[in-house]
Formats: sequence, structure tokens, C-alpha cells
Amino acid sequence: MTDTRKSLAELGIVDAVQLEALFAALREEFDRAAAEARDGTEWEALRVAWAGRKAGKLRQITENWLKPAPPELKRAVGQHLNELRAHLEATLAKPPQAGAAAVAAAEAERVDLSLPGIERYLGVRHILSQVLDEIQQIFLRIGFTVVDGPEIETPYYNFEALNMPADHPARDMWDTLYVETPRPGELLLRTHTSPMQIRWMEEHQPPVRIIVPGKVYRHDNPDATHAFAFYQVEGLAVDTDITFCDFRGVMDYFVKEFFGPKVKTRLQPSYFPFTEPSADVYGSCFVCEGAGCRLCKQSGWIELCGAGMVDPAVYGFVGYDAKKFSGFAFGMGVERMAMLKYGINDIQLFFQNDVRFLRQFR
Ligand code: FA5
Repeated sequence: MTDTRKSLAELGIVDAVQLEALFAALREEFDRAAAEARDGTEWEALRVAWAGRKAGKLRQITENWLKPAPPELKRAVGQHLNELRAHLEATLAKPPQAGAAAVAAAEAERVDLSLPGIERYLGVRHILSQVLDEIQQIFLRIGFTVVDGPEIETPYYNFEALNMPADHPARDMWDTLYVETPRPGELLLRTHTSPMQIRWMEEHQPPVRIIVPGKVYRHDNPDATHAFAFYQVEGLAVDTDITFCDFRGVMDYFVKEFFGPKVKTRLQPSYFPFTEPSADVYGSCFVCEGAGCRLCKQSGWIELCGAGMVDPAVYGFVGYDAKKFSGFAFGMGVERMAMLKYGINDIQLFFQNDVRFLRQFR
């Protein structure tokens, strides 16, 4: 650090070359100090140290170097001093430059509040959970109770008590997955929610009005409308004077509540060993609006639900008096309902967990 309190002679400066080097060193010292000044306080201290009127370095140079300078150096000292002063004044007039280090540090940490935020997606309930909820709410409003049942069943509840003895050909309607047990054939994954009809009636006397949402399993080949594990909602209503008209009325109500007035329904005679008469409920295809396409297998309709009046033989298994009681039952495919309602053209989309698909149903 050049000591400006000493005279040129004391510093050993005797010619113009040495003088030039001395001022060059001074300028470097100042520049270094200016670059290190981090805030307003340090900047002010820098100004006082170099340009302060009473004891700043410029003042000291004037007093200690210029005034007593020998005649041959006086002019050069004056010139260098003026140049140094001009440089100091120019630098000190621009504080941001002097605080370059501080500015650079602040810049690195700068937060641009005008930048768009990072969107964090909130998870959504799976579309099937939402649809299951909606179906339940509709039936709850007209007096049905929601009940639950086991997914692992016995052949008795899945078949026999539903009027399908061991050698009944109707068992072939459902490709069954059996659970490996020491005695083969003892347990199976329920192929439909209908076993809960039996379990409920065994325990409860009429009037009965239940729906049973749950998962069922079949050895079906997956395609656009078939999965090997899917949801059904079983419905059962038994009382003293229930007719097929009641079923039709309940279905119409449900379809209008769930789909709105646009989707049409139709019943088609069908066969189930545990209902008589039996029907399949179809909804008009949303893709082709009835013209025929891949989704509806060119028929214009998508099967939603198997149904019918409870076969009197079933009452025999649960101890109900078939002469006194009558009722209807139905079993609907939940994925098919969701497909129809939301225009989903492949059932497999429900199970692939692709967030681009799932996110659509907020
Ligand atoms: C039954 O499962 C009967 N238990 C329904 C029933 C209940 C009839 C009560 C009478 C009284 P079905 O096999 O047709 O029926 O299946 C019912 C519904 O499940 C079908 O209408 C369809 O919507 C849906 N479904 C059937 N198989 C599949 C599958 N592999 N993938 C997705 N949905 C299916």
C-alpha cells in the first residue's frame, strides 16, 4: 500500500518513470478496494479514504507530493494527480460498479417474482372410485343400503345357492379363477357380486334393498371392453309385491341420474340361472351413437347390466317364502358405466395408471 503521507523523496522517487509507476500502483490499489466494497458503508469508507477533503489520499498527494515536488517533476506530478482524481471521481460516481462483488452476489440470489410458478399437480381420486361413489349416492337416495362382501368366495355362494349346481352348464358363463388350497375347488375369486345376494338374505328378512359394489375376477381375455379384474355393483330388492315394472322404474331413474337424458337404454331378454325372467340392460353407444363401431362391436349398444326377477329357487336357499316374496336383482359393470359416461374407448385405460389419463377427471 503506497504511503501518501510520505514525501516523494522519502519514497525514493526521483524521475518521471518512477513517478508513473507510483501512480499506476496507486490506481490499482484504488480499483482493487473499489471492487471489494460490498455495501454502502464500505463504499463511503472508500470515498473518505481516497477523496476525503481533510485526509483523503488525493489531499495527501497534493500536500506531500505536489506542493514540495522539485521543479523538474512538478508538472508530471500535477498531470498524474489530475488523471487519478478524474478516475476516482468517475468510479465513485457509480456505486454499483464499486460494489460489483455485492451486486454479483445479490444477482445470483435474485428471485424473479414475475416468473410463472411451478405447478404442483394435486392428486385426484381414481375415476373408478368417483364413479363408484356416484352410483352409490344415486341408490342411497332411493332407499338402498350399501353393503360389502368377500372377494374370495366358496363355490356354494358363487354358484350353488344361485341355482347353479356343480354340473350346471351355466357355470361356464363365468371363466372362474380358483384359489390354490389343499382341497382344490374349495375357494375361488368371485366371478360376480351376486353371492352377496345369498349372504345378505341368509341374515336379513325382507324388505331388502341393497347394493353391493366390489371387485370381481374372471379368466376373460382383455380387450377394449373386457378386463380380468373389474368392478360390479350388485343390486337386490325383495319385498312382498315387487314386479318387473319396479325394476324398470329403478333402472330408468338410475340411468337418467347417472348419464343424463342423452343416453338411451333398452332391455333385451337374457338368461341367468338365478333370475326369471332375465334381461340385459344396454346403453346406446356414445362413440357411434348407435351406428356401429369397434367399441360396441358394430351393434350400436353397450351392455351395462345383467338383471331379472329373483328366481323362486334362490329363495329356497335362504329360507324365504317364494309365494310371499318377490324381488329383482341386477349386476352392473362399473367400468362400462364410466366408459359410457365419459367417452372412454378402452377399458384398459383404467388400469394403466397413466397420469395423463387420470388427471382429466378432477
Ligand atoms: C353377471 O355377472 C350377473 N351376476 C349379473 C346379474 C346380477 C344378473 C343379478 C341378474 C341378477 P354378467 O356376466 O353379464 O352378469 O356381468 C354383468 C356386467 O358386468 C356386464 O353387463 C358388463 O357390464 C360387466 N362385465 C362383464 N364382464 C366384464 C369384463 N370382463 N370386463 C368388464 N366388465 C365386464
